Amino acid sequence: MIELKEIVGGEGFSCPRKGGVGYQIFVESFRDGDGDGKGDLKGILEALPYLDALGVGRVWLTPIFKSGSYHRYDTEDYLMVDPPLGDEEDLKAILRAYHAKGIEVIVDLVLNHTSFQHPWFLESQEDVGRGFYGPGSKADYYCYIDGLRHAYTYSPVAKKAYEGRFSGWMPDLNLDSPDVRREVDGICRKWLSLGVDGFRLDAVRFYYFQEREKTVEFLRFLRRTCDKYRPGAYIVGEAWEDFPDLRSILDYASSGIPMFHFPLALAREAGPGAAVSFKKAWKEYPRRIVEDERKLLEASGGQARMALFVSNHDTDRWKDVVAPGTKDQGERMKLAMGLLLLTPGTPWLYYGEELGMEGKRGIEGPLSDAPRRTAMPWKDGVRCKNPEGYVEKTVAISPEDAIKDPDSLLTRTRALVAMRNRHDEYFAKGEFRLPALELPEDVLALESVLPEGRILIFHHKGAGESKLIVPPGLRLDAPAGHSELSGEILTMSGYASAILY
Ligand SMILES: [Ca+2]
Repeated sequence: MIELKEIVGGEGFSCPRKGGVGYQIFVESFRDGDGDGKGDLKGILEALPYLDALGVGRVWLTPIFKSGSYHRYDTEDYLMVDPPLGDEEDLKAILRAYHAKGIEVIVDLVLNHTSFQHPWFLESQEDVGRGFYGPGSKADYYCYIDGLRHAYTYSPVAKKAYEGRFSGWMPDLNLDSPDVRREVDGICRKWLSLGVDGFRLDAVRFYYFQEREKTVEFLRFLRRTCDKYRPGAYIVGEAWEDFPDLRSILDYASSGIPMFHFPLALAREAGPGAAVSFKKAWKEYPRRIVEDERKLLEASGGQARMALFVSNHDTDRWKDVVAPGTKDQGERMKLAMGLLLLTPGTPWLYYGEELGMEGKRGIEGPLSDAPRRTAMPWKDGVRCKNPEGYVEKTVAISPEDAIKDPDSLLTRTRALVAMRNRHDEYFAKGEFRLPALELPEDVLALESVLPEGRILIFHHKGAGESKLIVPPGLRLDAPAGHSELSGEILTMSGYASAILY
């Protein structure tokens, strides 16, 4: 029997920091370690050399706890690894191996609702039905009402309706219940004590539907709870508003927990996808990065930094949102990768984005999200089947082939992550600003400042070369052949990103 301390690398489960780029793994589709055609923990362990070479510093596993669905966003037991994925020993093996490479592992935590098959819910309905309240009862674990309203489902057992914002199969937990909060404390204790580095919080917006202050209070409770077992554990939340505005993100961040940056992520805003497609978004992008980051830090008392992304398991993939249909789309995706990765905090890649994987919402129904969650196209015989019987093959180069191609998106991604990691402190702790420089229209710049110095970050949109004058005395860091610095003249090649330091 190996002691926990040995498994996760010593006192305090420390994980040396590799860098700040995050990588989301949709577990069911990533890598199959036992040959049943479905992704699992052994597969994730096998993928470590690939992720290590990619340079990411943090991976997020979509839910791994016992559940009846392929996506596992309806938990049946928060304290148990879902058996088809492996067991706790497999998870410990991942933590040991990933931590040894400086990569943190966070897991998805779905606290808004459980599965309707969770024993809490089965018991709760019975307790309500027989009028058993008070100590020992689970009646108040869920939210019941007399009569029926939108987003509520009638339970013949409870003889009342219960709240289920997503569906009757996913009953919403009553997060006001002291018993539920004790359960949440136990869940955080178990996984953080095991060596898990933090959590991605699902569906934060629905914790207390349309009651943001109460949601913020619950986020504060989570922050405090996690800090008891793992001070400073990385936590990031999903608060996807229909019309994302910064106010909601800032309110949630006041708890000390950053949210994914939906306002900038989606193609219609000034995020990386839009910036490489539209002039206005290109001009807007650096200002938004600087201002949003400053506001986030202010709102959170310096605790929450940006968590930018372009796509995830609930949205269309890059290839369908980053300049789709343009003849230079491949080059624009490389530039978008630079725009995403050279941002403060933790920018998140969704598995396969580095390969240019496709995936667009399908026909309404049980398979509608499956195209966004297709199998990672490994070449070496351990490829998963697509979820839910979805038959279309993933259209993308395999990682094995992409690594050999000096012009692939994967090669660019690796170069960009490595470049970022060489200046990690500036992305983790620096103050982002707009530098006072004269720039050609096709070049944009950001600056990150620390007491000991600064870096300048440049991106160039356009196929040809672009030249600009930069401050004296700086050195160039850029993928080989992409840019040159001669005295105070920086020459950038097409769709290039560079750092001066
Ligand atoms: Ca498997």
